[in-house]
Amino acid sequence: MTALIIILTILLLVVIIVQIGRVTELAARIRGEEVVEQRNNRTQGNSLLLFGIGFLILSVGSAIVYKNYMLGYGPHEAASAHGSQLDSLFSTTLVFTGIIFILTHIALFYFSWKYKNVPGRKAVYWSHNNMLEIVWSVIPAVVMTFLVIKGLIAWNDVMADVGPEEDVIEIEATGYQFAWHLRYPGPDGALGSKNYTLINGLNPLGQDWTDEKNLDDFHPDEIVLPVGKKVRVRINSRDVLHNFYLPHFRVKMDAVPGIPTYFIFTPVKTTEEYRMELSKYDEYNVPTDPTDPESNMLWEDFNYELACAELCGASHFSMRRTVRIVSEEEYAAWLDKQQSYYLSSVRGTDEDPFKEKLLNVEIEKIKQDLSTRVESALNKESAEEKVIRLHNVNFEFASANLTSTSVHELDHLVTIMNDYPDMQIEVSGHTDNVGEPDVNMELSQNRADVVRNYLASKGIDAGRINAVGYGETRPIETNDTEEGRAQNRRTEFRIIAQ
Ligand SMILES: [Cu+2]
Repeated sequence: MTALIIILTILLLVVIIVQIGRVTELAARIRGEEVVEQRNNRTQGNSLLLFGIGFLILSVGSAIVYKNYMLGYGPHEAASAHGSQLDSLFSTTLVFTGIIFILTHIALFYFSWKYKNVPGRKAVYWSHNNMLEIVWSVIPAVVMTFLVIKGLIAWNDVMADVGPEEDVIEIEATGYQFAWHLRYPGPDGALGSKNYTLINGLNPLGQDWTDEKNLDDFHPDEIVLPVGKKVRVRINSRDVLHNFYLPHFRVKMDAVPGIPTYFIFTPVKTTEEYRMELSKYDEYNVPTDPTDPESNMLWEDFNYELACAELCGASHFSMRRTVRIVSEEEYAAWLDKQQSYYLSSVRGTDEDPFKEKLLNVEIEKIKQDLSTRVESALNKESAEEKVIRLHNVNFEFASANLTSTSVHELDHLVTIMNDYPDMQIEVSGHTDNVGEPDVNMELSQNRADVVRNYLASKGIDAGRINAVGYGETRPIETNDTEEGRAQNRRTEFRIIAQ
């Protein structure tokens, strides 16, 4: 519909121009060509002068009026350490090109007015003027050299990579149609290796799970960074050209499929500080939504953003992500809440190369957990409260053979019993109600014995350990559901002396 209206408007304009041409022609024939042409020249000369004046006033005026909306001016000073260097480069260039812009436009419109065709005036013929040619070659050459050198210095500063020993947070952004996939290194501070052949539904970045550095990497929805810390962003693309653009930090780098790029910057202003800066300007003290009386002011709703600055397809606009710059403490708190992608999405699936094994972090957790529960039981009075379940001690089906992952919790129990030399325990085995009761009784007794023998084999005096099988007589859950039965099949111990 809009397209049709535009086409019709253009057609009508063409018709009007043709008609005006015809009328002028007819008028000229009636009044004589000369007179009409002179009048036309006068009108055009005057109109050009007027247009020139209006154009220059509007150009300079709009730059002044809208200054506070432009990056580099008013509240929009760069929020990164290197940003002001780039801003000063832009400003210097703007001063030189601004002077040339104004002078050449004054000359352009003034000359077209001054030298409009007047009857009897003849053009002057100059073959050349050495002085003029020297002036208009040398001045731009000097200015250009100055700008290029200043630019090169800034480029080398801004694009320098980090040194091997430098303290830097390295994160990764992978562009795809149409979003950014972000990756942080996790507690080890190192991003794991990747291979595009490993990309699948469960592994959007192609992380190699056999590389331990990958196991703690996490994939957040937003970029959160601490203020004042150097950040190196690895930039990748999974399909077409994208561009990693953080306008407020003057960061902009292409994301090229197959060619990893990077950008290094140091945020120097938190989101909150930037908002406070904005709040000082009238332009940002207007409601975000003018129809809502409760609406926040523009400055309150401000967020740094990551955009894609490459027209990469139909939903290009949806590649926006928010960026939050926070204090060191807030950053630490945020990091704490993040979940490793591997542990939350890949662990235990067919993709997991460590499916059958326990990871070091998991073993650490088992130990920590057992210590905590023992500490707490030691402070309790009643017999029930001194019972501690061995969540990670399991047996093969219908047998008294310990599974290979059971040793970690038992080894830690050995450590604890060495720490508390007066501690005596009763190890108990329990089953569900499937099968014959006396078979279950015997099985649970055998399992309890196995645990005691294991602890004894690690140097704990066997006299400190009772081993009892309770069979199916002490369920803690219903035996009617699979979950309940799984709870009832258990090994636990009770502290009987400490
Ligand atoms: Cu894009």
